[in-house]
Amino acid sequence: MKKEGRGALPSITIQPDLALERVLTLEIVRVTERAAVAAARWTGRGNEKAADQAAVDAMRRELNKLPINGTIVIGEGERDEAPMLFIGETVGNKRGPEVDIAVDPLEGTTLCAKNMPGSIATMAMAEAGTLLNAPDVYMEKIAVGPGYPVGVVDLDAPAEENIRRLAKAKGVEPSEITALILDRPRHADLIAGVRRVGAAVRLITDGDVAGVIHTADAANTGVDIYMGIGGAPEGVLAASALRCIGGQMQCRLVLDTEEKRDRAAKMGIRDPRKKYEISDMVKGDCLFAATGVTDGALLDGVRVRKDVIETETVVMRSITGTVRWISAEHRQLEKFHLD
Ligand code: VTB
Repeated sequence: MKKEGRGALPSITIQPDLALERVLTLEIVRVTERAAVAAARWTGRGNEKAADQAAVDAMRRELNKLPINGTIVIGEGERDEAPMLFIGETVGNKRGPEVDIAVDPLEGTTLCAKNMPGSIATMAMAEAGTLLNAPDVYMEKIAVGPGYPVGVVDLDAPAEENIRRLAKAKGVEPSEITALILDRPRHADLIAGVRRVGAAVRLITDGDVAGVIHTADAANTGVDIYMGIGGAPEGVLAASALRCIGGQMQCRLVLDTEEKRDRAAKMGIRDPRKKYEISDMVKGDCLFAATGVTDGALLDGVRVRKDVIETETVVMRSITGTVRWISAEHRQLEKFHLD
């Protein structure tokens, strides 16, 4: 944080220019924890809307306690739809740094409603003006983990070529590569292309923020590359995570109608065909956090025991690349507002 003139943080003696990197790291954990616990109450109830709303309410309540001047840039919708955490909504207690915030209070609403693995509560925070203001449209995405030469894969190259190039860079045969792809009819050609060169496809029904993050730990997740079309908000969140832990990602908004191009233009997007690198989507330092709602490959879900609620959160900070896995036991349950 290099800007001047920000208010001092209340009761915490730390230079304001260090606030984003240090103090807020733990603060955002609370935010995703509360959202996850609120959503988890709706696990398996078949009610996506209620689960999402619970997560949104909890996230908003917690965000408003943070010592920040925050603006939602990736949120629950646009202002005229009047949702909470709309794009442009300001959050925080206004006594701290100006920050951009991307939220997905319940990423994988269907997974939560059906009690399937992989739903998470997630958010990212970055210096004001540095997160891509993306409309809620589809986004083409390709992502690989750290350790590969820059440009090893390319969004515009055929799937076969990307797999071959990745395999070569990894020093393995294409048959030893696994691509993670959302299971959608729109990906039929992509999936066929990946399989044509002998690579394996792992299909997920939802949740491509975690999907992209899996590429950063291929040795454990078995996922070498993420490919396909998912949501743009999820793309910016995933880019924030990779900005912290390394890896490469290229994306392009799918602005296939005049109406979508207009909406994007109003959000400052001049070139509707722009190919975004991570540094275009997250221009400065950022923080990323995610808490499991249902059990998943990335995170354990919320466990509600007799007097204790347990959560698991991963929080990352780009400045140092530190990744913290936080298993929490919450005993003061009133804080979750679970009446
Ligand atoms: C995408 C993906 C998300 O929903 O937005 C997807 O990025 C929606 O795609 O992770 P469809 O319209 O094809 O369902 C998720 O999977 C979950 O929100």
